[in-house]
Amino acid sequence: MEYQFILVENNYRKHIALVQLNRPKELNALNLQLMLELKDALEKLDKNEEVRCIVITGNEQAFAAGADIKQMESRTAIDLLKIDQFETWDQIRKTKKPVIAAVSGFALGGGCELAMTCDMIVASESAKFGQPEIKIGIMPGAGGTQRLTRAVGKALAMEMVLTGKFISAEEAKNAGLINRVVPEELYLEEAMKLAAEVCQMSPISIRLAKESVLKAFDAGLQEGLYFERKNFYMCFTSEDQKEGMKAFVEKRKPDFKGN
Ligand code: DAK
Repeated sequence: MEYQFILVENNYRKHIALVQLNRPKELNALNLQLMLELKDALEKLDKNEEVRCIVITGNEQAFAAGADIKQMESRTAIDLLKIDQFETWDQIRKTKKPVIAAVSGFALGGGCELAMTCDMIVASESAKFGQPEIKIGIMPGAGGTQRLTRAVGKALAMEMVLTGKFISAEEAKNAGLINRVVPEELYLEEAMKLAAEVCQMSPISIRLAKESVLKAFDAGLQEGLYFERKNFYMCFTSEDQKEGMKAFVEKRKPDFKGN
């Protein structure tokens, strides 16, 4: 698949792939083609054994200012049903490798939802997060009411969803929506540092741990605990577990191979 609206570097840094949303004039508004390209890229990177962590970014001005309103404007509910864009979003959510959003500027509507679909968010001081769909007569449709509420709690989520108010990176950090805030010139570098830390771990345990943390979103406590336990046992089937523990005992750095 040729990409028109994203740029992909499989090996931006060792074991780290970088995907850049690239519709700068439209503030990276997420049109259908861009989302299909993103889905395709993530599927390929997920299968690429060299890649251990994926960073998604936009540019200084915008991570993404939401779904493409111009493309949605005349759609009917039946059009949307037939296009079934949820399938694309679901596929993105199912990426098994850790995905970090490096956010600067606007992360609005679908852009905020995309960032929240990632596993961690590193933001620049200029980042603004919001779910302003209410201002154009709709509401969040790609997980905003659920993920935002789980992350920041009912009070702030209600205010953001019902008034369309934006919050700053600092507010987002204080509310628990994002991991780190850094000056604008450092946000991508900081995301890379976080990705590099993750890449040092066993890819097997990273995958099982990510899956287990995400389970906390859609399972009751007991079911989640059983799921975690199963994945915990599974770690002990990997060579990386033997290597990790041996390296600890031998007081050296582990050499994880992903087996
Ligand atoms: N869609 C299309 N074009 C957009 C856009 C968007 N979301 N946001 C910005 N642009 C375009 C502008 O139209 C403008 O294009 P030209 O007029 O130059 O041709 C260009 O980007 C620069 O924008 P502005 O001139 O407006 O720039 P400002 O700095 O003055 O304002 C802004 C920046 C971000 C505050 C403003 O552009 C803005 O309010 N944008 C819209 C934000 C918004 O309402 N976002 C939510 C959209 S609804 C679904 C999944 C997800 C969704 C729906 C369904 N399924 C799975 C089914 C998500 C829905 C949404 O996100």
